Amino acid sequence: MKRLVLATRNAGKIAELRAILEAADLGVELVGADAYPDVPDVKETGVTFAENALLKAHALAKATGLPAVADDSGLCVDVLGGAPGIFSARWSGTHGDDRANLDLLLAQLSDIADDHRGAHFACAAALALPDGTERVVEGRLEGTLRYAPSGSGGFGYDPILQPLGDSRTCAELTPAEKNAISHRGKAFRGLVPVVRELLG
Ligand code: ITT
Repeated sequence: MKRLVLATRNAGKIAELRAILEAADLGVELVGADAYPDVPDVKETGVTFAENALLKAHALAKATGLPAVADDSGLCVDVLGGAPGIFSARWSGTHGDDRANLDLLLAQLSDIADDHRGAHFACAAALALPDGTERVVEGRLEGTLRYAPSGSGGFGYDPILQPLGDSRTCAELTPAEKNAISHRGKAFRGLVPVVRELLG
């Protein structure tokens, strides 16, 4: 079995990509970056999701000598020209304070009417090999923003993004329903032919 390492400590992301790779029967074993505790964290100094995903994937591939996958994602609001974008996790100033980030965004958009509340989740998933070979796949989940949060599932901005064609927010979907349409699910599934090409 070939080993592939994913640059995250988020168990949900590891389980999601592992299930996708197992279903594709590629003979690849996925491990999280936790398996390599000495690998230093990488500063996300890029200005796009793809740049940040590549930075993380290359650093992990170099440090472990293994093929590495990394993703970067966020919420892009049309009327804000794509913000919060790469700043999604720290929009309110504190990294990872989901509730404060969401409350600030809702306040900023309080006067914006239904017709102009379009937004999407975006994800870039990068695969890097220790020899420097790289590929990036991107996925999107298009939707509209609610005026108030609804639902208790998911994380981040899930309670305010309503996918196009649904009447529920992402936080009201089951994990399987969300994975089937999500930006990350699309990007991770897009990695299957890339893994087959480079590691098969
Ligand atoms: P890592 O540890 O793997 O880096 P993270 O929690 O920093 O994961 P991401 O880089 O994937 O998360 O996402 C950055 C932010 O974008 C995240 O904190 C959320 O605010 C938002 N976001 C990304 N994907 C989301 C999703 O599926 N649902 C809701 N919010 C999301």
